[in-house]
Amino acid sequence: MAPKTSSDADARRVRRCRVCNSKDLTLVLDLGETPLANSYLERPTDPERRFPLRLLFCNDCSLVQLSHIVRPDLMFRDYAYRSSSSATVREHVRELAEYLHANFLTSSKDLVVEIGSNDGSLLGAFKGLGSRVLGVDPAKNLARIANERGLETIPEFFDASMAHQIRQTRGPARIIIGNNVFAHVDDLHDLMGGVAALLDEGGVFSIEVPYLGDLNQNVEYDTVYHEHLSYFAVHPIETLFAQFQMGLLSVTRLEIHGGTIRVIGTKSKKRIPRSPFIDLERKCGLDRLETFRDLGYRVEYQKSYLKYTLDKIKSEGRAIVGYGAPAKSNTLLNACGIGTETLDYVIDTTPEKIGKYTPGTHIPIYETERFRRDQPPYALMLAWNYEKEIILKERDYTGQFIIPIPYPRILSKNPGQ
Ligand code: DWN
Ligand code: ZN
Repeated sequence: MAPKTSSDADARRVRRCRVCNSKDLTLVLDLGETPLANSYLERPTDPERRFPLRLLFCNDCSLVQLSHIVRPDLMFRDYAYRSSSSATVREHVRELAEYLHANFLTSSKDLVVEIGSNDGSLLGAFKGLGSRVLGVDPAKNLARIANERGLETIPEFFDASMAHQIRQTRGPARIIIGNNVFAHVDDLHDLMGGVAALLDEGGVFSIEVPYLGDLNQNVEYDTVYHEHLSYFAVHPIETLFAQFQMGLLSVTRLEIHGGTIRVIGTKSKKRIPRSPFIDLERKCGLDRLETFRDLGYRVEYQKSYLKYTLDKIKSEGRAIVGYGAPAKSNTLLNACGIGTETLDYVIDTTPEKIGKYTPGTHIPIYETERFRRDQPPYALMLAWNYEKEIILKERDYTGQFIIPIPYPRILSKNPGQ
């Protein structure tokens, strides 16, 4: 039975660019109609919503963005992803807190506000350094965890009116952070208006977003899903910040999540010189339509190469399981049509995912112990962005990992030894 496409009331079609308001948008990638990436099923027969998963290129400001915006309350009110689900992210947030605390906080009275604070991992690191913190996250399940840990978190979406309320009740923020949330927001002008209103003079707004340069270079099409509305290069971010009299103090490329940029901006009356990234991006073609047309062809090649690799292993009668059930894996599995005919099961460390089924492909999710007991001959590393951490963690694994991105490669046995 053809999967039901959800009604228009659940998903708004994009007609204008969210950064520059242009109508000159071109379709560059179509990944079909897929379920929401973090909507794990209690039972494989549970009804599922599917939405178009397509990327558009803005011919005016070069922002790459989704063609359909799913209602945020369907995606973010009860959220399966926890920032603390990997040692890599826990270490990352500790380092970020130390860096921002050392370079931008002047006293323990300074307020640090995090938009999209998840389970409070980053807030906890700041609090450990003696800062005053406040989290904002609409996921009630995660806000509860953070509040129980003594990290005050407002369980709502951040917007300009909330920003004014926070400033009235708690004063201005010295640091505002938006990690892995800036790409998730539709009305970026409202968010930036709130940031500009809440930010103290001399304060900074630090965001981390998946980097379009890495997505393009490493064919990371699995990082395209309905939570990620925008796919940022630096240029559209600089364009947006400038609309709110903010300039970019620094842009840093990071390895985490398959390639991320950390952009730190501040309010500035005088003009801050353009980021050197802009020229680099022009050289890499991140401001040109044909770059993303070409990406579409490379995605199709990558998908068929992965299917061929897995089908060949299955034809030899060998078992394959999935390692990790990240949101991104649901784009990869659904776009490639990989289900229980290929993967016996998937394992994950996240309590909210264990015992459930993957959206759209209905593969059972078990705890990691099952993988260690079974020692399957092959494991498709769906959480490929943690390759180092996983190889080290699974150095007793006797089978072989298959790394799907950027192109399928099969690791030798016991690579961790
Ligand atoms: O932007 C987002 C990124 C930052 O995090 C959110 N939209 C949602 C989420 O995306 P994701 O689910 O693709 O993130 P991760 O961190 O790549 O997910 C890794 C998954 O793998 C988690 O469910 C935990 C799991 N895992 C595991 O089972 N064993 C991870 C490691 C390292 C492991 O050893
Ligand atoms: Zn635009």
